[in-house]
Amino acid sequence: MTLSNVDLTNCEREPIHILGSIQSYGYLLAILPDTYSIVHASDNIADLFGISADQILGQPLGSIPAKTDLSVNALVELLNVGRRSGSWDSMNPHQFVINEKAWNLITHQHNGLIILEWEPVGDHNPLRNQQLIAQALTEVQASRTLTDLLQNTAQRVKKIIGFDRVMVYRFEADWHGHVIAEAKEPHLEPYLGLHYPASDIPRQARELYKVNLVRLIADATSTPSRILSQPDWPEDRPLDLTHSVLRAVSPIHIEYLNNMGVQASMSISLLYRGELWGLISCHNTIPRFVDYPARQAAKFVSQLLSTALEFRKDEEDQSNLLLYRQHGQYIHEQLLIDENVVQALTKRSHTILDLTKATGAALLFNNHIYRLGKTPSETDIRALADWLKASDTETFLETSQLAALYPPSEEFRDLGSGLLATVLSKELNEYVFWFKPEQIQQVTWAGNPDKPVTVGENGQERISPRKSFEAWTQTVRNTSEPWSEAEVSAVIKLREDVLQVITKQANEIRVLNQ
Ligand code: BLA
Repeated sequence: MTLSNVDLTNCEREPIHILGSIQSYGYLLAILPDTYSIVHASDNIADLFGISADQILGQPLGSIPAKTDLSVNALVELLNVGRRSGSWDSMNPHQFVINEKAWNLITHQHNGLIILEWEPVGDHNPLRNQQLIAQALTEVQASRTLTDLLQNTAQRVKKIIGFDRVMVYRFEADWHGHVIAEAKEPHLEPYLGLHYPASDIPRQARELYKVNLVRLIADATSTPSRILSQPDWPEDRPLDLTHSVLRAVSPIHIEYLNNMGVQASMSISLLYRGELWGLISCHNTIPRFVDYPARQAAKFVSQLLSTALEFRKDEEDQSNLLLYRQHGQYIHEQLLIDENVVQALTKRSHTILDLTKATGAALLFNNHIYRLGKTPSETDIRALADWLKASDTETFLETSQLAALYPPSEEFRDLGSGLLATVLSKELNEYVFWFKPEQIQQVTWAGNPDKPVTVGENGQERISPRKSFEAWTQTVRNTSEPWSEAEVSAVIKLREDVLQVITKQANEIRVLNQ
């Protein structure tokens, strides 16, 4: 597939690891590991070596003229060490002075070639990076809540790389993502809390971010430099840039960045058990280069977060479970003391509303409806009960898309797009309901939705986070946040407790009547 026939509908098929160019702030050579003969060179290599790509392609490294002050011997020696040890990473970056300017060489071996990439040395201070990392470590240990931890990490990464905006972007099970923490300059509109469809970061891009954990786009306005190959190199073996640091950017993503008013972007992968669970996504309004050591420092901080986060997440899930269990315990005690279901479930200090994260709950008992929090009307609840009675639900029903099962509920989707219901008795028409609102009602568009959008090159804005957010809202109409296992198990336990009390009472009445 060529670039010209990639469009918004087939993003996933764009072969972004073999686009055939690099970002032009750096230079690339690919050589054969045995002879060090140059197989590929970036078109801009003349700026570095004063000799065109055509002149060195197919030649050994030694053909790079001595008039540039690159010491080819030192380079060959370095490559020999790398090749012997097989561990290229430990050599990165290696500083070379070429034409009186310092360059970082980053080397790796992939698909039978050694790939050499030179990029500028920044004015970073290694000591400062170390201090920032040390502070990050302390912070991870000290952060009290998950929100604190995420927020601190965003701030820390912002300090290291100095971008205008740093977000923690988290993927959900369907690969759509949302911004769960953000550190930004005050004049930028917030993206915190916004959701984006999976297609904004297509599958093959996510795959690459699993392998190559830092992605820097230093200048989205620059023209990429083409990668040229030695004359007899087979066309069907383009240079694979999966591990490259200079890989050029998909034109579609460049359009996205333009429409967002972003000229530099950096993403750092957050992995959990080998899977991508998020990105630290950073923006700058003007081009900005982040050098290798600073990128490594930012990566290290992200890895700290990855490790800490799952641990914290488990902790939070666990504490919710305990909390719901505790409320369930109180209600159970009330049931035993009161021997009155309505009283124990709805009138005491702990009620059925405390058992889950629902925003409303209702009890239909003895033909009466008792409502707590934000629920649909009595009429709507009665109709819902009739539908439930006719359905094949015997114990409980859990859905985050009630309207798909019961279309009339669309009328009250702002109160009950999600339903958790448990059957006390179908014969007596007795149920407990928990409601969650449509998720979209809870998600805020943090910016001003009426603000005019920037117009893309072709006269209309095709892609941007704002458009994506709108698209996402369409896909999640009539959907609530999902019910967690902790919520479902609290409800099942409540059902058992209530039925136990009711059965006991029934038995007592039977004994009395004998
Ligand atoms: C890559 N898309 C990305 C990246 C992000 C996003 C963070 C990683 C690269 C980077 O750091 O810039 C998406 N950026 C976002 C989102 C926000 C943000 C959601 O700031 C929200 C605040 N993108 C599309 C469509 C296509 C597409 C429709 O929206 C395809 C047709 C493609 N996105 C696309 C591609 C990449 C990408 C191909 C990979 C870029 C690369 O690494 O070369």
